[in-house]
Amino acid sequence: MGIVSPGFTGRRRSAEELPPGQYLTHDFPVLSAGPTPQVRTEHWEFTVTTESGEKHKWDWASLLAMPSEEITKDIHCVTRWSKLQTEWQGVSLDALLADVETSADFALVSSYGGYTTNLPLDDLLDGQAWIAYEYDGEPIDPEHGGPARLLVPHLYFWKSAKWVRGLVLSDSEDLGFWETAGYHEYGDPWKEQRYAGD
Ligand SMILES: Nc1nc2c(c(=O)[nH]1)N[C@H]1C(S)=C(S)[C@@H](COP(=O)(O)O)O[C@H]1N2
Ligand SMILES: [Mo]
Repeated sequence: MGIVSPGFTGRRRSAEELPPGQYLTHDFPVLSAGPTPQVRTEHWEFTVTTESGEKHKWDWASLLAMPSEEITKDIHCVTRWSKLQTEWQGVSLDALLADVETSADFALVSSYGGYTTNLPLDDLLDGQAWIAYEYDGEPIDPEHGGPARLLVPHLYFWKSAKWVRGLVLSDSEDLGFWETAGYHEYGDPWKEQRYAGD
């Protein structure tokens, strides 16, 4: 039996609310499979390629001109740290994909620097994913994916590609960097889908 603190009404919640096998961290670890690419906003471009090969492009100014949202979400890294109530600002994939005609089932996300990750297109829609460009009220640090990163907080954080540069939509699922290396193709932290076959 634990001791109950009657006055504890803050937003910080207990470790029991974490997905299985996760621990709480208050700092913000950096996890990068390679060096941090220096991406200048003047050169930044985000490209969506549909299954028919049609391309839709946004530059930095057109991203910033889109309606943005403040997002407060818990994030869960497969290396077992979770961080609660992280605060971001960005543009939803619903907004970005609104005029993109597609019936694709899958997306392969790619980053400046060569990182890739795959997920079902449905997991990018319905208020589940954003291209984020601010963290905690400031431009995202380069090491955390600035100038812009994908944010898909309901899946393990490796799906949230830093330095995001585009999506390729497809009818079949191509695996990304960690998924090819044996990590789970979907990665639901609540089902503890860490590795292929979990
Ligand atoms: N481009 C790119 N995106 C990436 C990664 C990476 O190595 N390269 N690592 C992933 C992993 S494993 C995690 S946990 C998060 C870490 O984000 P952070 O460094 O901001 O904590 O980014 C994900 N996105
Ligand atoms: Mo991770």
